[in-house]
Amino acid sequence: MTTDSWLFQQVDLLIQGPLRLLDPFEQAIFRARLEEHWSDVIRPLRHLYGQHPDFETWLVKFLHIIAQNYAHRPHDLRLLDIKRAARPDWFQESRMIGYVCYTDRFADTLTGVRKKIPYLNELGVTYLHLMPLLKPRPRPNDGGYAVADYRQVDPRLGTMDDLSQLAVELRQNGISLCVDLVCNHTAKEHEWAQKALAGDPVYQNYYFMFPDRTLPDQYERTLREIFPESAPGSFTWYPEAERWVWTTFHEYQWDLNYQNPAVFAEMLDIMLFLANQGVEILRLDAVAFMWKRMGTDCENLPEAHYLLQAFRALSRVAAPALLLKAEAIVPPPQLVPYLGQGEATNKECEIAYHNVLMVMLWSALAERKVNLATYALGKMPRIPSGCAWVTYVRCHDDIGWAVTEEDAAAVGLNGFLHRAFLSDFYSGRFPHTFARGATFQFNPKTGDRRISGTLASLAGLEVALEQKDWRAVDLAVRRILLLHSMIFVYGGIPLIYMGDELGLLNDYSYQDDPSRVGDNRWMHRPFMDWERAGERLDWQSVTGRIFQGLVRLVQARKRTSVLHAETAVTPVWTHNEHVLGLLRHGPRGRLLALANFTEHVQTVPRYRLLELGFSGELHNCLNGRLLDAWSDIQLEPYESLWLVHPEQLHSA
Ligand code: OTU
Repeated sequence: MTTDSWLFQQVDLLIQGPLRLLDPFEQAIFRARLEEHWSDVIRPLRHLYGQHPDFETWLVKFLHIIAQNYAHRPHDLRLLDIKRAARPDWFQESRMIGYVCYTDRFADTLTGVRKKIPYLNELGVTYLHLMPLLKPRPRPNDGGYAVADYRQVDPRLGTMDDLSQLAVELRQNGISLCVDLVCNHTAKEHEWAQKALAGDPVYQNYYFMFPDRTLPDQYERTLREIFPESAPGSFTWYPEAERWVWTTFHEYQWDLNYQNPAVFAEMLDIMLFLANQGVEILRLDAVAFMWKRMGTDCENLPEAHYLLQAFRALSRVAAPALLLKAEAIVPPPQLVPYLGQGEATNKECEIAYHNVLMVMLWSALAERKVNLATYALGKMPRIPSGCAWVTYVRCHDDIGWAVTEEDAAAVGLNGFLHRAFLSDFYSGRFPHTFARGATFQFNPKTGDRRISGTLASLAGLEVALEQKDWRAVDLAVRRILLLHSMIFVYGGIPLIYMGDELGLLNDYSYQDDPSRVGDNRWMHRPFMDWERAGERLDWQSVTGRIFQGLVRLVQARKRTSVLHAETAVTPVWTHNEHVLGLLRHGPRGRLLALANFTEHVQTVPRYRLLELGFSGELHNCLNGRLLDAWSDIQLEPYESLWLVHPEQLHSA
């Protein structure tokens, strides 16, 4: 079974079936792509479903789904498939700049977003992630991460047609659209869940349902609680169905059972349906949880990776322009495999969130020391050449301190105490902290505390403005720009989180909304302040300083082609524990970023630069200035430098 001749026979059947209306040349393209990707399709699927009695029938079903979606792919997107294949590293280039926002909080509706394209252009955005926008259950719905219908847009935001039109218009403006696909769970209001609740065994098998606590109790022995305060435990009892249902997150979010190939088939079809609407990047939510096995924490299991590899290989046939982005907020050793390793190199997700970098930046800022960041980032394995990180400072979620015991110990810290320090610091409890944030989900069993708060408030702007302390305001602005400088230079697609470009502070109004009050992540999901945005060109204003500073960073990154994601990044010791050094090196050239994580002037000795291969006069890409060839390097409070040899500029 599944020999070459089997495959040829299947393609012939597809040509008589879903592909029959296509031009023979288009049919031939499908055949060629399928043959090209077949080994990548079959390898993960064998691991996942090879033991299934109807494996072959399911394979035929999966092929049918990709053929059907290929047949329905609109012409402009077929053209995009060709363009992307001609320039496969398009998303790795230094011109990539992402922006993330809630449709309603940014511009009310999808049509509203179209009107804001000039604003995005002004910032230099080339990638737009609109937060969950498929039809959710009524609130509370975890900010849209509880989807009731994957084929409809949230009616408050618009229609599927509005989404496709927006995608076209964004693309005409050089912006790729990214949308969430909440693939680990559905809302309990989803049709499948409703049928399961009503007792339909076919749909009960779409989820994990148990008649009593025997298995749930066994599983829970090794499971981690994600929302220990607001949604403790991982199972919920539904008297209607007399079943315990697996609910990793909230009670209303039901985990899908991917051990059932029917679930894989449904999600594949949805994925390609969205790709055919013009979505270029799918943010796959909570992928770490997609496979469960008794006796494990049911996170990051090998099968979760096979699922992603199978999705990728199959989507490469039907919609090759589509990129998959892994959202796995896990510690360093578990994170890198989402970009594909071993035989899956360049065959899993193309992009993944670099939560470790995010955590290390906040850690260095609180501690005013870069030892942990240098060590932990330096230890991370290199990612495959065809992949890129998605780098970010803040997002819609809390900050969880992904610091391992080993990494902490290696730089003389105690992991538990350091994480506790960070939580104290950013919740505002630590004496003389500049930050103002809040604790999210204290877990008394582990002592774990995560953090909520906007970038500006966590970086000190809220306290400084309140105290009318203008020096502190200046430092906060510098911190905001420093963190952005780091995510811009590190490598990958940097994301600007809506409002951070204006320094928006914590929004406490969620406390007046009964459907939000239990979730303080709403504190850092403010409404866009368009009045404030009106001040962005005024250099005297705090807003103007942040916005203009950010735009300058964006422009510097775009000019600096060595920052392509393929250029390796290595943290280097600078002989000053307050200054982070990041060396980018590869065929495109070499760049040394230095960043002062303190409010004092810092010096990096010149001999250290010589050791790193940076001799003579150096050009700072951030301001175009030349540094002389002999003095030690001075960095102003929170200043960063992106240094290259001037010759590199002329050769580029
Ligand atoms: C994601 O986050 C989303 O980003 C959250 O907004 C959702 O609430 C959640 O999924 C459920 O849909 O636990 O605290 O390792 O950490 O997927 C956030 C991954 C989360 C998880 C991450 C999850």
